Order: sequence, then C-alpha cells, then structure tokens
Amino acid sequence: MINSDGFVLIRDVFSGEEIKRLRKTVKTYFRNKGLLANSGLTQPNAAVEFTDIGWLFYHPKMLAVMRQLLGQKDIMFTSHCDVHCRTLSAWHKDDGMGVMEGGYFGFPAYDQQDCRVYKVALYLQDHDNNTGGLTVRKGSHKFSEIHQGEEVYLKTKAGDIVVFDVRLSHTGQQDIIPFPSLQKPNLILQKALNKSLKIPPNKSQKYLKDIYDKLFVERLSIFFTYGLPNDYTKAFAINNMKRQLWQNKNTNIFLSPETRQAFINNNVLLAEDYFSELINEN
Ligand SMILES: O=C(O)CCC(=O)C(=O)O
Ligand SMILES: [Fe+2]
Repeated sequence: MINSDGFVLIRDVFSGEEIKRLRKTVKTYFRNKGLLANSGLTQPNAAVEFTDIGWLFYHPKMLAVMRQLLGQKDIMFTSHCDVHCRTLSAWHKDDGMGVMEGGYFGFPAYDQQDCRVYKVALYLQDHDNNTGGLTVRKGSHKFSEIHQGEEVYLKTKAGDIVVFDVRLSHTGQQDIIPFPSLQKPNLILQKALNKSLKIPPNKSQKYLKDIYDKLFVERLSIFFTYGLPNDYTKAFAINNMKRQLWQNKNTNIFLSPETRQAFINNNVLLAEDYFSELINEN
C-alpha cells in the first residue's frame, strides 16, 4: 500500500518494444546533451527539454496506474522529470528539504494526509540481479529522518515502475560497481592504483567507473511526478520547477503544445497552469 509503505512496485507497465525504443531515444539524446552530475549525465526538466519522451507521461497504462493510486480520476502532472545516464546516488528524499528552505512544500509536510505527490521511477534495464536499482526505506515518508525505516531493495525489471511518495527516503546505485561480490576486488584494485601508481582516490574511482560503464549495460533511468490536484502538488511543482531551472540555467517552463494537448485530451490537469509566478520572477 502506497499510503502506509510510501511506495509500490508495479510490473510490466511498459512493453519490451517500448523500453527498447526509449533506450535508443535516451542514449541518442545524451550523446550531445545533458549536465554532468553525480558521476554521470542528467537532464533536469526533461518534460520540457526532451520532447521525444513526452508519450511516456500520458501513456494510457501510466495514467491508469496513477488514477488508481491517487484514488480519483482528477490527477495533476507536475511537469517534473529528470532523466539520468550512468549516475550514482546517495540516500535522500525528493521533497526538496535539502534544496530550499521548507522544501518544495514550503514546510515539513510529513504528517499531512492530503499531501499526495507521487514520483515514478522507470529504469530502462533489469535490476533484479544487481544492486543498481532503487532502494527505499519503508514508511519513511511519514518522518523527516532520512536514515530511519526498514531498507527494501526493489528488484525491478525493465518495463516495471516504482511509484513512491516524494517524501520517501530512497537511493539509486551507490557504488561504482553494482555487484556485491565484486565490491572487494574493486576495492583491492582501487588501492593498488592509489598505492603503486600514486593515482589519487577520486581519480582512480572515476577511472574504474569509466571501465565498468563500458563493461556493463548503460544505466538509464527516468523519473517523473504526478499528484492530487491540490495546493501541495502545485507548491511541489512550482518549487521543483525552480530547482530544474537553476540546474539548467534557463527559463524554459512550459510543455510543448503537443504534449500539453495530449494531456488535455486525456483529462489530466496541469500544474503548469499555475506557473505564472515563475514567469514574473524570471
Ligand atoms: O539514480 C537513481 O536511481 C535515483 C535518482 C533519484 O532518486 C532522483 O532522481 O531523485
Ligand atoms: Fe530521488
């Protein structure tokens, strides 16, 4: 139950064909776009910047899942989307408490029942036999502490999604190598590089990551967010958009006319209709 646990894994939302097509589109995109971040590449504000993945956000299965989890037909798309390529991660929440004063909601909203902002995590490769997928802390959306709550690793396969409350503590791949059995050999290798060749740890880490990235399937992921059409979701959308604009160093706020129309045709409400305060600020 997403209400009590703060997350839910849903199998086979996207087909093998759709994932194949997405991998190709995302890989091509990052050939000459994206920001360097977390030892990989990231595209913030991808719902606006990366129009080729627009179909994902109003895919019939995706909307059916969100309507079911939010418990009503009226749902809102926040315009949040981050796409990642080969990135590493650490424990955090996506409520913006680490980004701005009061977080994206403007205040700590951990005990608020109506605060229902749900993020989709879509990994474009299998994570059932490695530790490069999503790890969450069960029930941690109910409190501010990041390191509290039972740790659960989600063995997703490409095409599955995880939907989680943005207040939930979670992390993606933390180690440069996502296989526990290879962690020790990797450490030995790294120490050898540091000692014998006098390569500093941060450089040897980057060097080894580049090699592992070539050996294993390219780790690609897409995150995007919906919510109940209320003030919590609007505040999240506006403040998270500020974060995306800071990162991109631009003022591109609005969805493409095609994406916007597709949402309207599917009766999805849009947080961008409340973005006028962002225009006045820019
Ligand atoms: O790298 C991952 O898999 C997690 C990314 C994440 O948590 C985020 O984009 O907020
Ligand atoms: Fe996150």
